[in-house]
Amino acid sequence: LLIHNQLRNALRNNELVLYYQPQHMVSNDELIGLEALVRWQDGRRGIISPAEFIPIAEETDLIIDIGRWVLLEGCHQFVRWHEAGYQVPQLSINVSARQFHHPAFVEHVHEVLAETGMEPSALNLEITESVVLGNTEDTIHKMTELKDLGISFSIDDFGTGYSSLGYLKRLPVDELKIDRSFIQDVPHDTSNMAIVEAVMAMASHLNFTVTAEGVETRQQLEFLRRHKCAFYQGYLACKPLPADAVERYMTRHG
Ligand code: G
Ligand code: G
Ligand code: MN
Ligand code: NA
Repeated sequence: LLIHNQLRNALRNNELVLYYQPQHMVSNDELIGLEALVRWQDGRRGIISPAEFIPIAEETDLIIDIGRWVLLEGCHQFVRWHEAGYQVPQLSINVSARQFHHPAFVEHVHEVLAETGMEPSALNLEITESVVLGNTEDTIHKMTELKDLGISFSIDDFGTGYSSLGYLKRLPVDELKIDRSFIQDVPHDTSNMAIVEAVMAMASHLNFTVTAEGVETRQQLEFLRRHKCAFYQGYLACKPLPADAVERYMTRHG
């Protein structure tokens, strides 16, 4: 409860910041997107990871306010970058299950698009399998509404959830993000390699693109290239960066 109240104050006092992790083409390393990742910059404790505070925010409707701030701030920043001439095609935003199923979620997205001038086709929303598991009908309904605007969807942390694969073909999903736990130890761990190959085969049949997360080595990238994985992100290319560092990065990769 203490940390929950501190987090609420942090949001109010502008102590949340967005970092951005570059996403690249596997084939030619072209920069194709940025994933926004929130951090809490606390005066005393320094930078706090979302792994520590997002689960706390998700226990209450605080995640609605944080999620709305992330979407607004990310879109504002992305539009400013585009106006300044940086031509990154896509911005990815993480959306929590509780946030997605909130009755005002679609309305919030509309408001943010209107307020920022964000091009909907440049916006990608990352949802986890837990979003689908909670309420499949609401998920399909909202995804369809947002997709009609031009927004695209990724299933984040793919493979770590407990849902059946049957839901995948019912959802208007564009992309799977293979969780980094399956990329680890490629090309040494043969079961992880088999999982990545199976996901690639399924994605190809269902017409999803695939992003591999947590790519740290040249060997992992080579493995992904052999299996026709389209996109990757990870420390091999770049760790998540604050906005000013992203500009220098985009200049180098423009
Ligand atoms: O950036 P980092 O690896 O520390 O992120 C840890 C976790 O926090 C990841 O699972 C990521 O999806 C999640 N996360 C980061 N930013 C956001 C956000 O803005 N909203 C939500 N819901 N989750 C986020
Ligand atoms: O939203 P998602 O669960 O994908 O969050 C990605 C998280 O993974 C971020 O917190 C980011 O800091 C972290 N991350 C990104 N690239 C790498 C990587 O190459 N290796 C490891 N271990 N973590 C990474
Ligand atoms: Mn993500
Ligand atoms: Na992920």
